[in-house]
Amino acid sequence: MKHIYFLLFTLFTLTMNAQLATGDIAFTGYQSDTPDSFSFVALVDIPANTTIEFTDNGWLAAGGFRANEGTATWTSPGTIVNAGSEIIVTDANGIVNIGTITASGLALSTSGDQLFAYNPSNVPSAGNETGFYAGIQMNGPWEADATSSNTSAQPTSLIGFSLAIDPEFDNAYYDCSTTTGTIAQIRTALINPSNWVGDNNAITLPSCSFNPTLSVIQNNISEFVIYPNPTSTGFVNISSKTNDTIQVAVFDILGKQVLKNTINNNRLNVSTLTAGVYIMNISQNGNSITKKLVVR
Ligand SMILES: [Ca+2]
Ligand SMILES: [Ca+2]
Ligand SMILES: [Ca+2]
Repeated sequence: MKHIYFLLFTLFTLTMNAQLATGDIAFTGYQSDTPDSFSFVALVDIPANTTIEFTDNGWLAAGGFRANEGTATWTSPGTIVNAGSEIIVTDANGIVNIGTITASGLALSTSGDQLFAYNPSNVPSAGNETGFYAGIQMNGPWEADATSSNTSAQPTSLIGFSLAIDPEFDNAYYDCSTTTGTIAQIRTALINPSNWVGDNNAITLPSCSFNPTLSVIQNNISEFVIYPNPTSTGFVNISSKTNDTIQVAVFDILGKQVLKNTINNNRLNVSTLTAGVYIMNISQNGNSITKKLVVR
């Protein structure tokens, strides 16, 4: 029985894996002078067609966004946005270097404002802050509460994933002092306000060349290519960057192992499987990942 719950959970998390986690992106600049602009860096690969929402609404002490300001919605292109890419929204009303941006009422105030990035399918609310990705306070230190359009509390889940520009500046940007290292090292530099430059005159948001070092496991995960999936051909190809042996175990939705194989020619025979959804556990050189397999 435990297996069923484990696999349902795995399936659920696989579905959710398309979503980013808190800290997977970080702000690199903003401008409240005209045109309203902001920039952020992808610290992990952002999947194709991912939507990230931004708001200038403050965060209430009691949880949840204060009302009456606006949102901007960014959508990644039909291809992966590689980790290290910097997305520069030159004008929240439609001008961005990667993907697309649309705004609805977003208006960054030169008297102090804030920007939050979050998952529009999991909008942060009182008691659920898991949808937050990043935040920046432009109005000096975080306030105890959002009592006007200029003020905001710091969401608890964004401690360590957000920064406050103090004193308030109309415009500010990261100075590109740290662009390499692990994701955590780059993020730590990005949320340190002493690495930011403030300016009360309109600026052009600069671009840093970020190059985060992905962990071995992340590299290996992105190395596996699985196709066709869904498959109706009786086989699935599993390839990786190296020629080392790949072990595959396949489980059905009830948690029963239905296949176990060591493959050397990158091809797994799944002709014995009936149509349905399966979980594949793929391992190579001590690293393993879990993938959903659909047989038609
Ligand atoms: Ca505003
Ligand atoms: Ca100002
Ligand atoms: Ca605001």
